[in-house]
Amino acid sequence: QKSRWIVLSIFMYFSFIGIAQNPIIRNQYSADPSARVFGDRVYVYPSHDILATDGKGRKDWFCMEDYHVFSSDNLTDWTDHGMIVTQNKVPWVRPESYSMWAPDCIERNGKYYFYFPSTPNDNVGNGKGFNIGVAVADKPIGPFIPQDNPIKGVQGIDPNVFIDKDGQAYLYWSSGNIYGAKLKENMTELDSEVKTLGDLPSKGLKEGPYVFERKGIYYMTYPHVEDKIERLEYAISDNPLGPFKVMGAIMDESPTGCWTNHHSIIEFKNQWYLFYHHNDYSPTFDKARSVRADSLSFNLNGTIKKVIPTLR
Ligand code: FUB
Repeated sequence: QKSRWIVLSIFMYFSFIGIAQNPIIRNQYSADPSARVFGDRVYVYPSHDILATDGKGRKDWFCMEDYHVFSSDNLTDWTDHGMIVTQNKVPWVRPESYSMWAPDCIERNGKYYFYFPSTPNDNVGNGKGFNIGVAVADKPIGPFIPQDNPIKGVQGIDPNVFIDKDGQAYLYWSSGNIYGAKLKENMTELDSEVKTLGDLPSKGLKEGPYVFERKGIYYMTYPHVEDKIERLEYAISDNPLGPFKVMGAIMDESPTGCWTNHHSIIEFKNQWYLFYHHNDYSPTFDKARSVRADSLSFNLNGTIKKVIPTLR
């Protein structure tokens, strides 16, 4: 009798305080989470994986048509605010490509800028590869209005935006290597030459850049694959565009097969968190992924303690 009571009490306690479980998004596949703190909530802007069907996307490959935004004030209860951008409403995107890959979102002067890559239609450049566009809103959940054209001078995927303490904004993206440039105040045009961040590991694919600053250290974090599966790694600098010093792993390669990982790092209510993805709901097909979150911490010298994924 007593032990039953103890079990019930523990259950009620955890039900009351709420326990975060991975994956955190459970009503659809989701990947490439860009988490941001706006006000007293965390907003997650992920990619939205769907399964390709006849005439819709490429079989056995990534298939993404639109984006949703999710938010929470406790990292346990997540609200899906619905679709914010779809490929059919972006004037420069080739709608039959289903390539709305990893996005990012940032706030500046009360406006929310949502950055997303996709394949352009024939009216834009040579209609090949990936470009990066912007959609702008007055609120973190939209409505977002896509710009007519992608950002000039940028070809690649996985946009990430960082605004430094002095107000200078930077755009990072990837295309095998990682690139960076200053952004103009309007957040939609480059304001410098494009710099290849060549101090990162030279071997293997690097993508999904995510930059943040803590105690004067600029952290360039990125998935890196040398063999088959991506490992989250980081490099540090005293300048947002480097030169960077490679430091090591934030999260090791998944032992169970999802070849991509893609992440973001935020501080919320005095705790740092790593958002990333894994194919929890699709163990045999790793292009149908799910967003996860785990806490992250630093050593006294500013190095990052490796994060061990929390499973369900
Ligand atoms: O989600 C499509 C691609 O997979 C992303 O752009 C990469 O970062 C990888 O996660």
